[in-house]
Amino acid sequence: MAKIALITGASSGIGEACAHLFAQQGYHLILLGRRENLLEKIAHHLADKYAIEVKKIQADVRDKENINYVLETLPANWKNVDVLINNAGLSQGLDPIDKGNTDDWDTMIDTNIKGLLYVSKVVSGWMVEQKKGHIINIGSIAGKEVYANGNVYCATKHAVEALNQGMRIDLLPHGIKVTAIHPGMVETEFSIVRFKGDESRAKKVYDGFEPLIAQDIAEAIWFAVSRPPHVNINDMLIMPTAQATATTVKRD
Ligand code: NDP
Ligand code: 8X3
Repeated sequence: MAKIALITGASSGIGEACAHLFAQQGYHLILLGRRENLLEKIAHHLADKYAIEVKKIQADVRDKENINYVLETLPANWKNVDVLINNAGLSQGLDPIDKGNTDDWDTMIDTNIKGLLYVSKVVSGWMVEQKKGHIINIGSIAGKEVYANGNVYCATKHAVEALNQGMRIDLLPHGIKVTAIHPGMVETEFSIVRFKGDESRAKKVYDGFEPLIAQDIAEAIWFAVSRPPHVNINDMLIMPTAQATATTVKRD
């Protein structure tokens, strides 16, 4: 059987771009996300175009019981996951700590940290049994730096950075690779989600410079995954040329 990649947050942005690129490379795919209609469209298109098998899992990574259930009830041959891309994540709001919305904080912590952990626990268990596998954790420049009003989102991405290192240590005896990919600004649905549907505010984030696109990050992930067995990329920080730090951007 061809290799299998499980991608969380595969319904848009970086996850969707990874689905396309891994399909092109002949991987079978497990695509997880909440918006079933989008997953369905992507799955149908890729299965058709690349003659691969695609399983959709409509699920919320925050729902621990359901994540365990949907993963553990996959057919045995689908549990031979070679690559897990922990990509599902989001930011909500951009406010100083005293004005932050605590529901937004819960959403970010539950998705970016706890959701990543729930999926990783199950899938790393399969990888330990197989004695092979590669986990890609999508961090951020926000996991390397903290910027004004980014408080809780930055904290969640710093946690991803710590978990990436912890996973690599814990899974070392089992021959499992662990890599973090830390993007700077990528134009996806990210800012629309951060600003809760305010498309004009989201668009302003990318005004006057050329941001990364999701494909740029998918290609970096593929580079990490396609290294020979004795090489692990521990992490990669990838920025638009016009962005030097989280907040230093050269705009026209
Ligand atoms: P998008 O908003 O386009 O994609 C986010 C994906 O995550 C969607 O497929 C969404 O699917 C999924 N998702 C969100 N919440 C959940 C949930 N509770 N359960 C399951 N899936 C969920 O943004 P990006 O592609 O940009 O984001 C992907 C990752 O990249 C995130 O972790 C983000 O933090 C990170 N990142 C993004 C950067 C950027 O500038 N865009 C920079 C650095 C890091 P659905 O809504 O269907 O559930
Ligand atoms: C997303 C990019 O600009 O919020 O992680 O740091 S940013």
